[in-house]
Amino acid sequence: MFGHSENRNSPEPASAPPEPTAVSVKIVISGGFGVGKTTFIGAISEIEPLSTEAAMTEVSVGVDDPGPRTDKTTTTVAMDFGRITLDRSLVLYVFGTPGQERFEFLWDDLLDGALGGVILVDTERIEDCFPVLDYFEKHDTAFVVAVNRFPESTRFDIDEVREALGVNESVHVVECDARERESVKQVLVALLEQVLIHRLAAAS
Ligand SMILES: Nc1nc2c(ncn2[C@@H]2O[C@H](COP(=O)(O)OP(=O)(O)O)[C@@H](O)[C@H]2O)c(=O)[nH]1
Ligand SMILES: [Mg+2]
Repeated sequence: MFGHSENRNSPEPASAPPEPTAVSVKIVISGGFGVGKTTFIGAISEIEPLSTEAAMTEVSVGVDDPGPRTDKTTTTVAMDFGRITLDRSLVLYVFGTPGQERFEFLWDDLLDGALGGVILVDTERIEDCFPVLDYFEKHDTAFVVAVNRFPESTRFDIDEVREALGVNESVHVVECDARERESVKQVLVALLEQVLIHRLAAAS
């Protein structure tokens, strides 16, 4: 996965290796089918993201509805994986996981030890994120909601999105363009802030 390694004990990537003492944390990107999870991780990962996109077959017709994004011909059958070195001492490992309820069996493992998660939302199909939103709330996982702006989707104010999702004021709801590295970075910063808020609240 990491290609050439000079040190057998710590697999090293081809570029910008983290320090051996680097702290690594895990975060999860989830949300409905076709909402931009693979794009989001691809925009920010410093390693070629490992993706388990598989060609959509007739089997998935009517199960994975690509909705208005009809050019979508692949679906993530398991997950995406990427890495971001924030500074050389802090490394984020990013896992993308499908938000459909039938993948719930993956979420326990992916969220085990995770700092928190990003729930990506397309305002045209907001209900697609409900299963994973319920899951995060039930497991008291810190999360932010990122509205991925598709030009053809109806625009809603952030407050309307918040209300539709039923998430309270303490949860960051932000907009993003999953294709833009800077925008994705802002979402991750919002998540790190959210994790801090969550932990402080839990400690008090
Ligand atoms: N306009 C627009 N298109 C996007 C954006 N993010 C993803 N897409 C497109 O939407 C489709 C689905 O994205 P993908 O990352 O595969 O979704 P996933 O199923 O959640 O992994 C792809 O064709 C992307 O190119 C975005 O922010 N804006
Ligand atoms: Mg995908």
